[in-house]
Amino acid sequence: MRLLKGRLAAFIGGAAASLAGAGAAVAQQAGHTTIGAPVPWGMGLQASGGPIKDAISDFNALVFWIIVAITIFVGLLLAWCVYRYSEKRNPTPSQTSHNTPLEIAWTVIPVLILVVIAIPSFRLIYYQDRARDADLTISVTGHQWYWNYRFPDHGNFAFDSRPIFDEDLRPGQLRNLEVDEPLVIPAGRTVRILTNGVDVIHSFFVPSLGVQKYTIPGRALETWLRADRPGVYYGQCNQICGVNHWFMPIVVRAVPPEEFEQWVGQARTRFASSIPSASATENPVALAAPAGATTLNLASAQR
Ligand SMILES: [Cu+2]
Repeated sequence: MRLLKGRLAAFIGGAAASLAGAGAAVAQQAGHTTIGAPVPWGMGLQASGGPIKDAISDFNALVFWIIVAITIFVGLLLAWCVYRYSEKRNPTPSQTSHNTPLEIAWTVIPVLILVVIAIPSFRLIYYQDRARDADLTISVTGHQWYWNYRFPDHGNFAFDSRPIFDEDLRPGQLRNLEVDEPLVIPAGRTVRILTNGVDVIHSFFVPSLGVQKYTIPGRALETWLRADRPGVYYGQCNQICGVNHWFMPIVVRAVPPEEFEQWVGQARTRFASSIPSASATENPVALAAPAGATTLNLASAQR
């Protein structure tokens, strides 16, 4: 009973937090600030880490309150009809079958509600669509089953990102969400993301940054993200892409710009073997290909 009460309190607390649009799930973990991660009994959307998610949360709140208002209105109307027009209180029913003003009203009002939803909805779609004045570009490639991240305007190095298995987790790490090589980005900078796939369709999904984009073989898609503050943002491939679909968690580590430059300097050395030769750089097909020596097939290497 106590457990049930505790869960109920957590449920109500979670609901209240999500209603307030602030599922603030900021936790201090393993020496870094986790901003975007699932939390026990989490309700509603994850806490926002950047401007796109802010816009998504605002839009979600607008639609939520419209739904609440409609539900209350229809519920009250139904209760009133059941009460007022029961057989006892209304023994001889009216034979009315048409009422033109009422019919116009119940057509026009829903149309207006849909327009009120559609305008910010289209605005949000176009806001997410493309980076204006991106500070850097990262190419994200989905593989069965790992991610590859390439930094074309920072020396064109690339690396793979693979999951950490349960037995290798360190205390405080999140099961099924940690990776060996996180994607590092500069906080406060606009990052253009180009996605493509090499085998099947995957999807690059980081909920707290408001990003979800398919990675489709033979096609480059564009989106963008920005983390307003340093922190760790978790995501996953959210397109069922085969038997080892879970092998594709995403960790985005946003760091201060100076730290990012340092990381780039080290990464160019560490991942030097991934940098294509000059002739390959001029060939966009080679850029989209797997990152040579750092790439191995996880399906055959593990389990
Ligand atoms: Cu996938």
